[in-house]
Amino acid sequence: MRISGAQAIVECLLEQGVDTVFGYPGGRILPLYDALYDGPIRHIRTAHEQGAIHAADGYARASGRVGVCIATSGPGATNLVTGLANAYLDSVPVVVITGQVSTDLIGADAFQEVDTTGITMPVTKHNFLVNSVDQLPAIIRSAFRIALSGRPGPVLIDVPSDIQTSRLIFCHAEEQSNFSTQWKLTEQGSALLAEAVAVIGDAKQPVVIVGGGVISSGMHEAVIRLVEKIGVPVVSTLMGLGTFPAHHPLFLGLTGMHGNKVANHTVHGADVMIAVGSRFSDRVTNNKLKYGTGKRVIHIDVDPAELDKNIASHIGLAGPLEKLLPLLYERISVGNQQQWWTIIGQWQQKFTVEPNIRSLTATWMLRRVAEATFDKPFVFTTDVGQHQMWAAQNLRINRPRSWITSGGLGAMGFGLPAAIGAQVAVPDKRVICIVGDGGIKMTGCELFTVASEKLPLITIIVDNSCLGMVRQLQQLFYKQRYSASLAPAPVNFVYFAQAFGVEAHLATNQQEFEQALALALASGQASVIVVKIALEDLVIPMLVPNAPLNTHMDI
Ligand SMILES: Cc1ncc(C[n+]2csc(CCOP(=O)(O)OP(=O)(O)O)c2C)c(N)n1
Repeated sequence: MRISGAQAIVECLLEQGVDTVFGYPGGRILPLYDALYDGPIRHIRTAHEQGAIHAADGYARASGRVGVCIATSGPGATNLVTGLANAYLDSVPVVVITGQVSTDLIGADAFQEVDTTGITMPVTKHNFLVNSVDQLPAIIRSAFRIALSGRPGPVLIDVPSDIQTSRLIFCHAEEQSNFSTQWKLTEQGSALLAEAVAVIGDAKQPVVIVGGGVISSGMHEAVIRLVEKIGVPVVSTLMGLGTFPAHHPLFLGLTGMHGNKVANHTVHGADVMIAVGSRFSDRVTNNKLKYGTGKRVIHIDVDPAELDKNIASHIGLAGPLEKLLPLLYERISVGNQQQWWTIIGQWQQKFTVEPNIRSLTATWMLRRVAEATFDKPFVFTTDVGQHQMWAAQNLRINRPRSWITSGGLGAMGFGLPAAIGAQVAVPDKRVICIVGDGGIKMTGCELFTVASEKLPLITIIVDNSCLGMVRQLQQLFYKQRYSASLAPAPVNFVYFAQAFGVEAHLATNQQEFEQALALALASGQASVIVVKIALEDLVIPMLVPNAPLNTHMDI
């Protein structure tokens, strides 16, 4: 059939099974908006392009499908950069379509012209500038394949406006195979696998560390099966939360900068570490040079570029987890670990303190949320800061794709728009967003989208009247000189939410929070709960900067 480039984009999106896109219109993308007008694809207009791309990211993380985002040229495209970097660092499959000035104006400093592919090259897995309408379908199909295959990531397609209006003969595509089905274990890989099996078999104090790659590959069940077969303790990175149910007897919890002491001591004391789908970020390793000391590291990852990048591995296995884990499962065994579990048990006794909290703190509040939502279909998103770490420590995430956070970029402003995307992706679940009073000022305008799309998500604003995580670092390392971290003027977030037509409750004590949570859960509509907490509360435990993993700050 003979159709326009814009219509071909819509056809290709439908071909890929896309039912929802997030975006914001403008001059150079209007042909595509016009093509979307009649079509079956749901378009969600956010308040800001950053909101659109974070929403596409949240959609992808909650569903496992590709998130799609559309924006105009110039400022529309530049507003996407943070969201692209965020998806890139957390390996999230997102396809972004931007409008561009017409091909005859490219390079002329035309109105709303920026070099979008140049700007976004370092923060995309791949990007394309389309210069012929005939290439458009093939490029869109490649973009989806690249976004999803191997290590997932964001792909951007920049489409000049005249390409959107030009016509082409369009044919639907046949199915294409992906990286995973093509992958085969090489001879060298086979030898490495045998070596890994031998090293694990000899281990006296093994530990498994799971990262975000396990969630994005959907291989959580294979990892659980493997770990249960050998009965080895497991810890998780921030991105890996949800791989193991929080209450699983082999699961010791979060490791890293604000991980729990038992998990961190176990990593430190291990003689063999099996890392699955983790890139060993500096928040996980603290001091890179001391992290691997005294242990054999077996690193399993889909991306060969990750092996030996941050931590030198003794055995690096690169390939899709769905292929590698079953091969390992068939052969793996482990020696007697009774003594190791006795040591871990001693750490558990020493470090696990159940606090009796009588005031409204973030820790208490998040534990209440965890209790109220336990075993129910909830998805949590967070923004970035102290509340994010408290949430990671206390929400007790039980399922994959139910914990959505900005891990690699640590982008404030992510939480609310990501929650919007997640709520759209999984309407049969309820999304709860945990955000600080700083982050909500960045993208709180997306309550507009929450209201306009009638999304039932619950936003909990943890209001400590300061940029808490910055204040914490200034308290600990900058002699309590609170430069630019304290809020000079209070904001009434209840009024703020109400201005968008969203129901809001204020909680200044435990009882008020209980009531607010009960109302929000019962209402089935969007609501905001503003939780006032003390400004002085710190996120603990915390590793001593640059120290080994058994060295926590005395705070
Ligand atoms: C876009 C962006 N700007 C700055 C930072 C640095 N930063 C990290 S945490 C933080 C404070 C966050 O404050 P708030 O949203 O109130 O959350 P809290 O730490 O108080 O829970 C800041 C400024 C960041 N991560 N992202």
